[in-house]
Amino acid sequence: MTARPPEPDPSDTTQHRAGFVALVGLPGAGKSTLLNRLVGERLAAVHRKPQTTRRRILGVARRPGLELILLDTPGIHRPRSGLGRAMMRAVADSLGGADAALAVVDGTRGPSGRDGDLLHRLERFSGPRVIGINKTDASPRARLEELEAFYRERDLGPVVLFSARTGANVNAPHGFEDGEGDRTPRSLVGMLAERLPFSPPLYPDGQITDLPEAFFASEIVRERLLEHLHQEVPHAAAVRIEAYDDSEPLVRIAASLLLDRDSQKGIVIGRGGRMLKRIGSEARGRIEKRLGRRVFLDLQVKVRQKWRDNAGILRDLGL
Ligand SMILES: Nc1nc2c(ncn2[C@@H]2O[C@H](COP(=O)(O)OP(=O)(O)O)[C@@H](O)[C@H]2O)c(=O)[nH]1
Ligand SMILES: [Mg+2]
Repeated sequence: MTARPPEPDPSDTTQHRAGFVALVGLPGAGKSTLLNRLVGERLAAVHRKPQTTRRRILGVARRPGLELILLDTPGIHRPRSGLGRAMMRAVADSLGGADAALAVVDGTRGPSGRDGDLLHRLERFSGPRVIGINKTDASPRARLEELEAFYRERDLGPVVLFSARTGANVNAPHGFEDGEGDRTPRSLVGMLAERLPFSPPLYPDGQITDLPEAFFASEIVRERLLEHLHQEVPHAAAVRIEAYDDSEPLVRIAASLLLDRDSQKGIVIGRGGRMLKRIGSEARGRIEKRLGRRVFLDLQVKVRQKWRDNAGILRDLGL
């Protein structure tokens, strides 16, 4: 018989759980896609190119009796610049302040040496850990089983299979157990919920992040850069918001595209300015949709050599 516990009563704080969950993993595993799905809003940029996420992005996901405060983090890699080191600090800081860690693993790739860096961080994390194997929609069963066995053997925490893209096994009701015994699959949210402390909600109702709208505008521009530019250019680019004024009905945003080298400038601007115009108009459309308001977006291209090692610029970028 399937036993389904009663829905927790959200007004009863003795039953309510709340806590911080750090999403950690290698680049491209689907951490940001999962954050967006759990929160139900596009907070983090998602792209097939690695190192799309550069800083910690907080998102609050609410379910009956449960507040998951998710900390999306940059993909774990060996840094080669000040930017990379700042990204790895964001991973360490997020784990440092988390009640639980969710390791997101790309289920389409076999275990490799790179998993060692993730394992190392998980081993040093003192709180509860859950291993989430993502992309079940796109990976053959044998590959998923191989990964599952690999992580089970490490014995760091329960292993859950899910798809951030389709939502499969992400959101089943809190505490849901769908069969007999311990080895039956349980949803990712249920697994995380069980590992968080009993606590009233920590964030005011309706608040889903701690980041300002200007940050999301800069990420939308950067996502367009990732989409249209290739090779090293997107990695060598940053978007700095110089001014953000939403006091009038028309929201005015001035942003700089910071590049590493003069030679990249022509590529970003494009023939007759076409590339820059395209990035600007696509980004403006998406920011307008997000805000539900008209937007004026002024985009300037600036070369700041070695900005990735420039502490002042990294600070301006919130890194
Ligand atoms: N097929 C499939 N692709 C996914 C899934 N989750 C993420 N992706 C893709 O994997 C790539 C990296 O995703 P992203 O969320 O940016 O990964 P992150 O670097 O871990 O934040 C993107 O192209 C996503 O669309 C999934 O569940 N299934
Ligand atoms: Mg990401």
